[in-house]
Amino acid sequence: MEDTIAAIATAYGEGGIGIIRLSGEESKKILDRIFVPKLNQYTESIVNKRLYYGHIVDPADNQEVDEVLAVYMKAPATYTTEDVVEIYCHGSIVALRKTLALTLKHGARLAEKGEFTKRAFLNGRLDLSQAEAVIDIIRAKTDKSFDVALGQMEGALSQRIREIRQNLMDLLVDITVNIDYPDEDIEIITYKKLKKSISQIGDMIEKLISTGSTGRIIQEGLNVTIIGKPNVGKSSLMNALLKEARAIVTEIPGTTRDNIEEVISIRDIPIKLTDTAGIRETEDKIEKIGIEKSKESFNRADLIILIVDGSCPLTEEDEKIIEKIGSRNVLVLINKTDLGQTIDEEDIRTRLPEATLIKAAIKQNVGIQALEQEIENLVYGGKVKQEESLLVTNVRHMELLDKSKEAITDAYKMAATSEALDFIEVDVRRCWELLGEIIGESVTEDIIEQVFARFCLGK
Ligand SMILES: Nc1nc2c(ncn2[C@@H]2O[C@H](COP(=O)(O)OP(=O)(O)OP(=O)(O)O)[C@@H](O)[C@H]2O)c(=O)[nH]1
Ligand SMILES: [Mg+2]
Repeated sequence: MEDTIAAIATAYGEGGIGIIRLSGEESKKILDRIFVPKLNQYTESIVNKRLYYGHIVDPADNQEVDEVLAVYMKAPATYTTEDVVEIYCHGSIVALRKTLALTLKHGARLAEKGEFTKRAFLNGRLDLSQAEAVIDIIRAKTDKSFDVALGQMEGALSQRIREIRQNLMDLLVDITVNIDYPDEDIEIITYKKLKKSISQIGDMIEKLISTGSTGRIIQEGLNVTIIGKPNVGKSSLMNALLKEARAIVTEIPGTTRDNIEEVISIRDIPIKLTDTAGIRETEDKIEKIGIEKSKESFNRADLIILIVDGSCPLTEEDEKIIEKIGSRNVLVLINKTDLGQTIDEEDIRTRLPEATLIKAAIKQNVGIQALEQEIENLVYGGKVKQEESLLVTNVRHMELLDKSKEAITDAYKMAATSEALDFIEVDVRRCWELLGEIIGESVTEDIIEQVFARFCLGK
């Protein structure tokens, strides 16, 4: 028999209520020992999925611990598929600890991180990718990342993976029959047909892989660094995007001496935004260190926003910075256009042919929306946002998809050169197994351990 586990399921700290959760066969028995419900003539004993008012009482000394609501949920229609009990205490850490201690004293064991969800997985209610989505739901910081995680928990990714695996299985059956009974009266698989099926599967996998870069950004955020020579308006942009006066802005070049980092959400995309010290030659010791930090942040960035002063021609300082950008992702903001545009856009275009140029007057709040739009376009690759209901956000899934793509590509190459079916079968099977690991079929114990180690207590 599995242990009955217990944990505080709500966050540490003060709150209106705090919840103790139990799962396992002993749950109801433990509740009966420590909970004294206030029953009336309609409810003489505790029944499934009904909320009861009463008190947690230590049977050792009949001391009241807390005034609570409690519910018993009978297996199998529960979170873990086992018997589950939830006790709604006052949101006091003292009440929660005491109640938890009583459950442990009366037969429960303290749950490990993610153990409730792990049981849901092991008992077959969620597959592995669905279980993994639970932690993403809890950690989601934006509406979009929440929606993607919820979709994954409800099985959007699993369903797609199962579809691809079904195609692989059909193919495997065809191949195996041809290997084992080549003389029987069966449909003979031609290399032409093989190549077609294999490449269709390859496309399906590729399509999932292509959502990964957006998925990663939605999940982890985009590192954006604002750079430029001193006094072009970097800190002004930081403040405009944050909608608060976070960084000091003055007309003195060299105002910002240290990186300033903030996490913001632009069009629902989580962004780690860094304002940096203006890059120039300087003898000032502090400013020098600041400029070094600017360069480090520049190296880390997924996206660079280069600001130039549009009211003056491009200077040598600008050119030096532009040289470093090379082929990195960059948006160029031509600022201070309210003072009249003197800068020659061609000078920038010839040096950064891939870059998007945006005219702005940050002080007047001009160009900020265009910049936000460009960032959105970059993340979604210009595609309509609504189409992206299914995004691969998980690194483990992405690695497995990459490997399965390799396997199916190998199979294709062999079909193209009419190799023996046995060889092709090996790669097709490998692809099928790798995709199975995503949803937790053909997965090893230590992978399961690793997945649930990321969880919090009580989930
Ligand atoms: N006319 C005009 N002035 C601006 C505009 N944007 C910023 N400024 C001014 O330019 C000066 C420098 O702005 P900051 O935002 O401090 O520039 P910075 O790039 O952070 O400068 P450092 O931190 O010194 O590298 C300030 O006086 C701003 O008010 C604009 O669109 N038009
Ligand atoms: Mg500044």
